Amino acid sequence: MPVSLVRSIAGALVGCGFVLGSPGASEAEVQECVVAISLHGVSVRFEPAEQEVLGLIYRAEIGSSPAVPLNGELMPLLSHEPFTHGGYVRLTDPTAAQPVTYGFGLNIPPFEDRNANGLHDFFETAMAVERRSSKGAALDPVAGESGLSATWLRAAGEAGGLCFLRFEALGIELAHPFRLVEYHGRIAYTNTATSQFTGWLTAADRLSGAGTLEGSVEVLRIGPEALDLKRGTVTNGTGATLAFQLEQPLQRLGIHYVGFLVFDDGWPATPEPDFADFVLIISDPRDANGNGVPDISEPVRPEPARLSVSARDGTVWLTLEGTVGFTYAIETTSVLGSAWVQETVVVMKRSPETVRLPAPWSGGYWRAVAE
Ligand SMILES: [Ca+2]
Ligand SMILES: [Ca+2]
Repeated sequence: MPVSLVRSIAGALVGCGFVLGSPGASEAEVQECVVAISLHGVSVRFEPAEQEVLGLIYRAEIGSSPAVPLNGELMPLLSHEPFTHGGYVRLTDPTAAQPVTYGFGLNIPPFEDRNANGLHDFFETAMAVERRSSKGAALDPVAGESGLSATWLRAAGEAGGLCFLRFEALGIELAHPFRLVEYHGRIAYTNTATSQFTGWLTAADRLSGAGTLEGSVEVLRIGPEALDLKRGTVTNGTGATLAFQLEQPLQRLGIHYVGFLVFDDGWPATPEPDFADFVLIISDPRDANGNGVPDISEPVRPEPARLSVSARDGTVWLTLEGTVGFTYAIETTSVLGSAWVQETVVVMKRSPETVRLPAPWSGGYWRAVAE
């Protein structure tokens, strides 16, 4: 079990309790629920570094924009790029007339997932980075492309580590302190008999000091294997509004739902959009009905079905609206008051579902009963 989740459970961040619905609204029972979340930035925050060589001081700053001062972001690159990350480096070479800024690409260490939560351990403060190496390339506007190599170190439980960045052409190595941005928190929601619910997200980055996030989130259940979040906003500790959206619905991996969340600008303190890309993990160890599907994917009970019927070319088509993930039995009778007979069973993969009833038929009544 991931360390981050154990910590969340110990802090009583996961739970669910039954309460009665308010009179008049519904007699259905509803559940007040809490699930743990974590947001792991896939940008790395670099601090400037200096190195003395033969009495001369070399200095390097890194950022995702060449604007001075550089914003410190080592940003993720698109998948077709030769390196996982990149940005600009502004190098102060004491033998040159002035600082020079050039682009570079740099891999982070190869993927490993020792705690099996779907997230590269490099981006998890709970997991150590034990002297891992990676390669890159710098595009010096004068000298052309030259090699970069990096050695990464970070202790488990720490957001901060060191990246020893070696510029092959210059023969110098600079020790950049780096930090991960990682928020931990919760989504509290009222579970109802619907495929969509509104939750309240609160999260804080206590290790690297990125602050807090809170706001309303609209969650859509897509069967038992996925969750989607509508585009929305959260507010940080300074009152700035951060708009976000998911790249794809979160996919389930055991008790975790994992996917990419992108902010329009994840660091409003700088004018340019930066620190935008995060991995979102929603973790829910609760499974009240023991079917192997976490409770967050399951409404407290299914909605009553809504049926409509059409017939053409000797075939009856039923359109069934209900709660995704639940099973409805389609029953029929020719005369109201006589026994209902089960015609078929529909597992709702989407709503509405269309059901073709087998011929022959001679008219009658149908109903859908949630199971
Ligand atoms: Ca992991
Ligand atoms: Ca910004």
